[in-house]
Amino acid sequence: MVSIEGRFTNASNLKVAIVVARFNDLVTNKLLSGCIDCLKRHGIDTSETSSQLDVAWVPGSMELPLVAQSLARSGRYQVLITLGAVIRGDTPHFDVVINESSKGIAAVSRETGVPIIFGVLTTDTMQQALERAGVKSNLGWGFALQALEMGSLMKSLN
Ligand code: INI
Repeated sequence: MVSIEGRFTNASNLKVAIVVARFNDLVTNKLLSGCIDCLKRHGIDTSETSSQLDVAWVPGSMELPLVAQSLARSGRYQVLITLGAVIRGDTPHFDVVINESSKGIAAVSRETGVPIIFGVLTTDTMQQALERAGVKSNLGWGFALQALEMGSLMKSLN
């Protein structure tokens, strides 16, 4: 039996891109900080001059798939992370935004073969979103861990 799984060590040979939505940036900036902290602690160079990490900003979660597609097609990255926050209480078209964003990101990942971590929070209130972005725990940290695992796993399969 062959057991195939991603590793969290040896991240030094991965190149990662994060795409972040500015909408609800009180939340998405905190997710980004959590992501970067985790990547740094796993050996990724996160400095200003890093060639291992790029961060792209988009207006909102609806724009995440298009920019993720462009980055994934470039062939420069082993894994992408998309970060956003869609809050039901403040968003009458919550379902439209979240459906387009989630389906678009999944489609880009399958089409390009590049793993894309879906780090878009969907909550009823801003309070819940903030709790998941650091006030209680920071899900950004977990999204980065999932990225390391998937980047390593896909590398071992290719
Ligand atoms: N984008 C979000 O990321 N979160 C939201 O809660 C949100 N709301 O509330 O509408 C949102 N809208 C903007 C959307 O993602 C696009 O940027 C906009 O429609 C322009 O295409």
